[in-house]
Amino acid sequence: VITCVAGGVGAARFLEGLMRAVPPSEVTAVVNTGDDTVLHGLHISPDLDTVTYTLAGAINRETGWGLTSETWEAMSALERYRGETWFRLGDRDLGTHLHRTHRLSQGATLTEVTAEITRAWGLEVTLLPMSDAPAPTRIRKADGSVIGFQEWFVGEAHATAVAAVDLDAARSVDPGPGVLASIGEAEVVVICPSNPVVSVGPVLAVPGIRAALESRRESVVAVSPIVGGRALKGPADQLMEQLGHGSSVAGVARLYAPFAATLVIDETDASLAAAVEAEGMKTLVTATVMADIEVATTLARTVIGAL
Ligand code: FO1
Repeated sequence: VITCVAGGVGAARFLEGLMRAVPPSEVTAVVNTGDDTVLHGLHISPDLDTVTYTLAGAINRETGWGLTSETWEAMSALERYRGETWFRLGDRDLGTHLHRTHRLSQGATLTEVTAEITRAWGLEVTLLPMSDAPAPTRIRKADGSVIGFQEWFVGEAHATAVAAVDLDAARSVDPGPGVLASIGEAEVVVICPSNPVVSVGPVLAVPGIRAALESRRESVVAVSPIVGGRALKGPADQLMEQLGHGSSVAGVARLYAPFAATLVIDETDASLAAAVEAEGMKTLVTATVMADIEVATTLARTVIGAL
């Protein structure tokens, strides 16, 4: 079994490649739920949905979220009532949130509903929410105000400077069922190329998960989401800078060294391999920019072959 710690887009791309490198039934992804939010009374789990939709071949590839060939009639209808339409929910995507919310209201756990949804999309991979309890990431801005992750990421287009990322909610929940076992029993654990601060960070803040990784550090491999000092998508570089880690592979290594022995970096950063090793991680230099499924598949094979 291979267990992956996953956020949204970067993790989804990597997992697409991994699905072609090993049997999907042998893969478990522990997915960040810190991005989850409730809007219009609906429970939305963006990273779980991005991974599900991507592996199902249904993702909107331009945005990296939501469904392809989407319509927006419900959003348009909400405009009439001056409803909350800043967070775009397509008509087909709404079906997922309606189902998830309905099942949760019937007492199903997020883990159970996630299994229903992945099965309905024909996926054999196991997606485990990091916790069944809400663990919303909150953003403390430079002016001291604290807002929800989506209010910052989407509402303010992650343009406002961040003073701190508040993971207290993640620190106060239990890991989801099967999460610690999937980390303990895997031959290899891969930290996907997700945002170290707001995607990997919340997962590691859940009690027990960081320790589970530390205890098997030698067989934990991380793929850097930072290439050439930049994030390929999203605010990882901006956050790493603003929080003082520096947006380089060395900054990623400084965060990951305690629980991962190897950092996979792109050829662009080959000259920084020594800086990564100075942080206590081995390096594996290869092509990590997953421009297409072939690169993602080769990367997945290289990563799991590293051990
Ligand atoms: N990201 C945006 O930038 N704008 C949106 O309107 C938006 C809507 C949305 C709806 C469902 C969903 O699952 C994700 C959505 N995202 C949107 C992405 C979301 O903010 C994710 O949390 C980020 O991609 C980070 O993982």
